[in-house]
Amino acid sequence: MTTTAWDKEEFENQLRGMEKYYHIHHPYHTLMNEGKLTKKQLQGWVANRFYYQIMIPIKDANILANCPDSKTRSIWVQRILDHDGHPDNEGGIEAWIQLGIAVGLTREEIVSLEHVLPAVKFAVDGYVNFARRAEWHDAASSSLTELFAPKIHQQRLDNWPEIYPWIEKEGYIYFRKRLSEARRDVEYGLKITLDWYKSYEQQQRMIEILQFKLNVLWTMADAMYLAYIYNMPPYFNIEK
Ligand code: AHQ
Repeated sequence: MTTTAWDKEEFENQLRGMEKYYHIHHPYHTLMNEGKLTKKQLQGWVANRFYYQIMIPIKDANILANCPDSKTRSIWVQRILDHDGHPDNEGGIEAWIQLGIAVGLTREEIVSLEHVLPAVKFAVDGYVNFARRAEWHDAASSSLTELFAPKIHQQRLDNWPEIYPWIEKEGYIYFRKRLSEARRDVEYGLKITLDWYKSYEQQQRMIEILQFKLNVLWTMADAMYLAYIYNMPPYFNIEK
C-alpha cells in the first residue's frame, strides 16, 4: 500500500515537529540555560563542542566532494569559509576559541582536544563519516537540526550575561555570528531537502536522517552530563 507523499508545507511541518528532540531540551542545556552549571561544567561543554566545530568544515568538505553540481557547491562552500575563516574574517573556529578563553580555558588546552570525551568524539565522527559516505542530498539534509539552532544561540546571548556574569564579552562573538549564518544555511538546506525527497518513503528516510543527527547532538550532551554532572568520566572508578 503506497502512502501519499506530504506536500512541501506538510513535509516542512513534519521536520519542524522534531524540535522536541533537539538538544535544547537536554538536561545539560536546561541546567546551562538556568544558570546552574559551574564554571568547570561550562568549560567542559565549550572544550568538547570545539571538536564538533572543527569537524563541521570537514563534514561540509565531504558534501562538496560528493556533490557533482557546481552551482550547489558554490553556495555550500560558504559554510567552510564561515568556520575556517578567510582573509577578512577569522572564522567560527577562532571565534569558538575566543569563547573558550572567555570562559577561562587556555588556547592550548582547547586546541589540544585534551578535554574531548570519547563519546563526544564517537558522536561527532559518526556525523562526519555519515556525510563522507552518504549521497550528498542525505548529508546536506542532516544539517537541518539547525532549523532549531537560532533559538539556542539567542538564549545564550539573552541569558548568559546575567546568569554567567564572569564570562568575558568576547565569548558572545560566535553566537552572534552564528545567528545569521544558521538562518541563511537553513534557508538553502531546507530548499535542497524539500525539493529532493518526493515520495512518502523518501520523506520517511529524511525523517530518519534528521533523527540520526538529533541523536548525535543528544549523545554529546549525554557524555558531558555523565562526566561533568555525575562526575563519572571514562574510567573514573579505575585505579591509575
Ligand atoms: O555552531 C553550529 C554550527 O556551526 C552548525 C553547523 C550545522 C551542521 O552543519 O550540522 N549544525 C550546527 C550547529 C551549531 N551549533 C549548535 C549549538 O547548539 O550551538 C547547534 C548545531 C546544530 O543544530 O546542528
